[in-house]
Amino acid sequence: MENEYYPFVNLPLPYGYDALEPYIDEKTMMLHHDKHLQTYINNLNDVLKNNPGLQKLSLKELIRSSSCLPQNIKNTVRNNAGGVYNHRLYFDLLKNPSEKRPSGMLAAAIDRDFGSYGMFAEEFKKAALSVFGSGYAWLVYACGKLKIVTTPNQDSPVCHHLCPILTIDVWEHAYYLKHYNVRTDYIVDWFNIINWDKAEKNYLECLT
Ligand code: MN3
Repeated sequence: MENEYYPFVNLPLPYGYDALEPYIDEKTMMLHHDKHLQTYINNLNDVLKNNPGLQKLSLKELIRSSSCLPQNIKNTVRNNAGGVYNHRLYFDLLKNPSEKRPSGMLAAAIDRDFGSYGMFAEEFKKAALSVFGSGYAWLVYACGKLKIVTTPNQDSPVCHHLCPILTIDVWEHAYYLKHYNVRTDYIVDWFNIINWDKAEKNYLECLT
């Protein structure tokens, strides 16, 4: 990942704001990247500016160490470092047109651990729908196996030493303008724009 250390900057999306149409609309992508993610970046830079001892930690190290930080900054670091890391991963894993299906070693691992791509997709949809309030669903790798997990708010599986491969942001700000309150429609649309090449790269990195 680029720009892993303080000061954090909002890296441009690797595609246009309208590139994911008609699955995710341009306005949502603009607000999500330029406003929501920017806010997490600003908040994270602010807390690190006032705590120079933390400036040498990478984004992942900040997430992993947040639970040991002093009470007055631990939630701020956890929420905002998580907010930056999770959003970067989410945006990086979108692509239109998409390959639609995983291939290579990731496809084989999905078949091995879920039975088939279809069974994986069903389980992932259920997990994404089950997140109460705001959060994420994830495909992660840990202990030799793929797993589907969910996290509330901006918590990150990196915190629990799980290696992220794929994620969907199910905060309402990710879909409300187009899909209104119907999260299931957003999830179905999201399945059309997964960057499976990137997911495979993440999986291979998890294995190393
Ligand atoms: Mn979001």
